[in-house]
Amino acid sequence: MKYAIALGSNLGDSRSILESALSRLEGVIARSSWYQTKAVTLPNSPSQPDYLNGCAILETDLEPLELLAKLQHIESEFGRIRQQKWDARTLDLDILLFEDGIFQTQMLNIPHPRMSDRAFVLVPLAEIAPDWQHPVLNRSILELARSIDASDVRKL
Ligand code: A4P
Ligand code: MG
Repeated sequence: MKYAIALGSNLGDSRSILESALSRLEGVIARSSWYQTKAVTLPNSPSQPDYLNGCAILETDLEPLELLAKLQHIESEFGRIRQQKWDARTLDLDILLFEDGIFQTQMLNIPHPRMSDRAFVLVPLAEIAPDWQHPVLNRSILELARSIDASDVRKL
């Protein structure tokens, strides 16, 4: 099964954390460049350091919930502590897309519900999967990436 995943970090040595996290994932068939992005935060929350973000495509036999467990295990290995929603973090690994499928449970939503309005996801993903169709919006990743403001996303 083919998955698109998002990687992000804005605490610690983000570059080496993201590189090591990628090397812990099996079946990586494509990876984007890294992008320095302005943190998207909840209204009235304190400012945060910039993120380093990127995306990868995986080919794996893992089912969606098995992959989520694997990603969460890797996050905790890199010292991710879950505090407030959207807090700064050493490592965030999200599942974005799963074949052309939709997966809705309390624990896991694919497509990732917020991916379509986030330049820090769409710009790196468009680099490696421009033609992948978003199964709910029925638009390609490239079309979605072109339709949003990407001024806070800088390729390194
Ligand atoms: N969950 C549901 N669907 C998924 C999915 N597709 N992939 C559940 C991964 N997890 C999924 O996630 C909370 C719960 O979501 C998980 O336990 C899982 O069961 P989390 O990683 O613990 O918490 P979070 O990441 O803080 O929450 P959330 O709502 O997923 O955050 P977002 O929307 O991912 O936003 N700004 C920049 N520039 N770059 C970033 O990477 N990231 C965020 C996090 C905010 N601002 C950012 C960035
Ligand atoms: Mg997350």
